[in-house]
Amino acid sequence: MNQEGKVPYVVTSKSFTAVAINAASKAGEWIKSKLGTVKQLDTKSGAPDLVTEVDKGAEQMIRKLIFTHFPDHALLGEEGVEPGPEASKKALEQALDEEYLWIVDPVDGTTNYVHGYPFFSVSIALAHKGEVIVGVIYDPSRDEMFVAEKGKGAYVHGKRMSVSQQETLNESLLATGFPVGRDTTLPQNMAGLNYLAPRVRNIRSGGSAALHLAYVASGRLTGYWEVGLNAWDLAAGSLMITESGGSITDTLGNPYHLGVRHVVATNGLIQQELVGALKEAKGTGE
Ligand code: 2AM
Ligand code: CA
Repeated sequence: MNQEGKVPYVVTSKSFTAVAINAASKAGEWIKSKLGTVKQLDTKSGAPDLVTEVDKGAEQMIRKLIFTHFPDHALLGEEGVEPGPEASKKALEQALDEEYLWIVDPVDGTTNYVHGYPFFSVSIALAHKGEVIVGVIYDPSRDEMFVAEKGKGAYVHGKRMSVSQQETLNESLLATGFPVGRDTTLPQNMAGLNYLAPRVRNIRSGGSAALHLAYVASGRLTGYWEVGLNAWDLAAGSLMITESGGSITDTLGNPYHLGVRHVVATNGLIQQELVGALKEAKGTGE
């Protein structure tokens, strides 16, 4: 209902997933067209935490597209929230009261985007009463659209995705990341990296949490962990992981929920071993 108590006019009855895909592809195309043109660079919490007019414009675009179809829904977007873990936590808590909540990261991998390193994505999730029911991650550089629907599987290029088959850390290709927080999260991620590097096949750090999750879901990575993220980095990817047969928990091994900031996502087979290794490394962020 709107402020006058009337049910607002809804343009079509398009499915949630169709709207998510449309918004991600439109925003993705637009951010790609702006690559290399960023003029104004702001920093959020500190020098490494970049935000551009492209992040803000893309979020605005996604917001408009979603509200055209679902004017009653709520939206939590990275650019609408003050920087820092406390503000994120508070924004999420308020947003969780909403029946339908879209969770949007307009450019996941902004540092890459600013530097022209082609590993960034648009991440859009829809949660119903706190549970993610749609997740879409679009990589405009490779034109790859990853789509997951609760109970219906996860797809890339229209093909069903499934996680990889490695059974031990020893034969695993992992990824991690280094979000801002030089004094807080960086030492935790470094502790995990130090411990795991000699125990796995290799480790990558692409710079987009959402794409790392999509890569675990599609079997290109065996697992991924990172300390210090936000709901919008993880929400869409979390469903992709479970719908592809993988596991996603916090770094202590507890089930994933929208408030998780320290994440472990794998093919399922190495989940326990990776959680155990991070504990051993004192790299859980807890
Ligand atoms: P971003 O580009 O949207 O900021 C890289 O390690 C990952 O961490 C990226 O997904 C990046 O998303 C995210 N990241 C960077 N700074 C962050 C912050 N202050 N809080 C949470 N996530 C962050
Ligand atoms: Ca992000």
